[in-house]
Amino acid sequence: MQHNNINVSYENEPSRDPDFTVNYKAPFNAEPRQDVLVQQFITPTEKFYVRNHAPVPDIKGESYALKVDGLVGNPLILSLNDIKNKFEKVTINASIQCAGNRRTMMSEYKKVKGVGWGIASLSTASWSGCRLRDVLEYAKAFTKNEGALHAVFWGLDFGCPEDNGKPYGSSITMEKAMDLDGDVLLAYDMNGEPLTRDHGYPLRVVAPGIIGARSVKWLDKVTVSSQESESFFQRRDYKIFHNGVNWDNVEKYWDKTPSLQELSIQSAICIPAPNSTLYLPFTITGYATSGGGRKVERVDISLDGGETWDYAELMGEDKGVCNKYWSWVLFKYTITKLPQLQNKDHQKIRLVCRAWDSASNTQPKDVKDIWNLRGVMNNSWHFVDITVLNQSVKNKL
Ligand SMILES: Nc1nc2c(c(=O)[nH]1)N[C@H]1C(S)=C(S)[C@@H](COP(=O)(O)O)O[C@H]1N2
Ligand SMILES: [Mo]
Repeated sequence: MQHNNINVSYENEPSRDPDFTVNYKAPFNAEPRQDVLVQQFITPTEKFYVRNHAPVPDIKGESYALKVDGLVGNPLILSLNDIKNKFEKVTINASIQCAGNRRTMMSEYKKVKGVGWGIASLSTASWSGCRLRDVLEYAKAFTKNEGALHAVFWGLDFGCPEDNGKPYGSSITMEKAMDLDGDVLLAYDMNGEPLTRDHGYPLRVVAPGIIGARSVKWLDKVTVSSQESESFFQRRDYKIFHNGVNWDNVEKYWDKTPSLQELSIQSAICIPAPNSTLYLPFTITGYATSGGGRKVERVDISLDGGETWDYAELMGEDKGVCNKYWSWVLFKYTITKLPQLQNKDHQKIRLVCRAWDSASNTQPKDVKDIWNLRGVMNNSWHFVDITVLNQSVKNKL
């Protein structure tokens, strides 16, 4: 990561769950323990992963104002009360997943730059706020034919080292922003309480079905534009470069490589942990999620490294009141017998999972086939190596 001696202070950060796995201290990047993550469908707010690029701004709700400008007939400045009172309140359940989820595993194949993440840089919350669409209609946003193609967001967190100290920014398409079924919110509540500072108090974008990077926190301004956000995080980062792109030639590929929007199909085994030693019976627990509101139709489990498969049991809510499938599903698979274990005192096995969505997308087998310089969108088969001990052998000892 490029550091340009940006002078920022991390003295006024919020307090955080001591149980977090901290991947980077300042800016703060942390994920919950993977076994804790799958204990419930809705992640408790204090366990929700945190991905910051700069110090957390300390914003007072009373003096906060959201600006809406650009290709609109009626530019707006809205207070938090305006946002709460002028527009219908909508509540949806949605997962947010960082495009860097599972980056560490990509780095194990071949080193990538970026904050290392395990398998828990995603979480699920109940979000309440108004529809971005309602605000843009109120602002009389221009149509596609009039050149309004992107909704550009700026945060109030100044000091991102990658972007010369500018605030964090990102954009989504107006097609997604204005889609009646798109469920893009300007959220002020998370799990029934005002947003916490780490998650964007007082207002953030929740753009479900697309990479977390577009759900801009501490939202300062929405600009309707003919162009994507000019932010580093839209133009240079959060892109899947082909595997010949390296730090010497990357500049040639910045413009040619599309910026990420919809997430791909993903799943991971959270329990048991890698290198566990277990007795039969035991249960595998994990999550699966897809992008674009596509439904996770099935999760396959293999006990032999991906030679043969069976279906896991899917649990958790369906789409609820949302227009599409924005939330993960949790899955379980219980193993009571292992034929290989007969006449042995133990057996090493590789558990593997892979999910399928409603467009029949599934996960690629090998991380090497999707390796990319920034280590984004690693959705290769997830595997966990464990040792199973034979109970009857133990009993005879
Ligand atoms: N203003 C601002 N918004 C932001 C970020 C940020 O650093 N600043 N990080 C983005 C990224 S990369 C992700 S993955 C999500 C993380 O949201 P969370 O911290 O609430 O989990 O916020 C996004 N929105
Ligand atoms: Mo992210």
